[in-house]
Amino acid sequence: RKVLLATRNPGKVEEMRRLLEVYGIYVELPDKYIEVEESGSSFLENAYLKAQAYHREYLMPVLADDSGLVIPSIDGYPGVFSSRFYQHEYGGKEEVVSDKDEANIRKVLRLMKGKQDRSAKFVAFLVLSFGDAGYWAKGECRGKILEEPRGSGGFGYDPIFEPEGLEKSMAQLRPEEKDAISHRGRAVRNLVSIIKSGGML
Ligand code: ITT
Ligand code: NA
Repeated sequence: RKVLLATRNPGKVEEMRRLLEVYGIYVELPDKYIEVEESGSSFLENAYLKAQAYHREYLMPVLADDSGLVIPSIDGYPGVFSSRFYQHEYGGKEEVVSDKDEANIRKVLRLMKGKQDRSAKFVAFLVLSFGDAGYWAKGECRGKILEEPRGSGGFGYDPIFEPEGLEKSMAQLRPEEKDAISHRGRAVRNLVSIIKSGGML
């Protein structure tokens, strides 16, 4: 089985390949990127917008992932703005020297300075569209925001996120360790069980 992954984030691609191959599902990538305005106010809406935009162009099952980091002590930000939080007006924009992940992390650490409550969660919403049928699933990973980045694995905010019960950042985990506890790993396993119970797999 094949699914088209509606993303241009290489970190998501790598993780989805690993997470889906267990089920004999192979990830294909679009040959052109479709500009999708992520105008939704929720992860689910944005995942749906991405899945629909690609499904209009490609006649095959499409999987979209909308995800991010939610931090209660800064009003739930970066939230649906996780990808480009450094540019968001909330808390002031960051200068970007080179890397956008680095700029996002710098901004979160700046806003978190002196905060007592450092709790946070990663959230992923997946939408799988077959055209006539669609499925969605969610996954979460709870943890806290570190004072300094640690580790070089994963992508995005992984270096500043410590999953609950571990004394390592998400970026210090081996790939299979991240998959076992991550929001994306959980969302994929939830999606598969939903599809199985609906008789599609
Ligand atoms: P696509 O829309 O093309 O899929 P994107 O990166 O813009 O790529 P999102 O709008 O869903 O996707 O933004 C998700 C952001 O949340 C992502 O860029 C990271 O900054 C962060 N994020 C999501 N999952 C993450 C993970 O597993 N580890 C660290 N950061 C993550
Ligand atoms: Na988004």
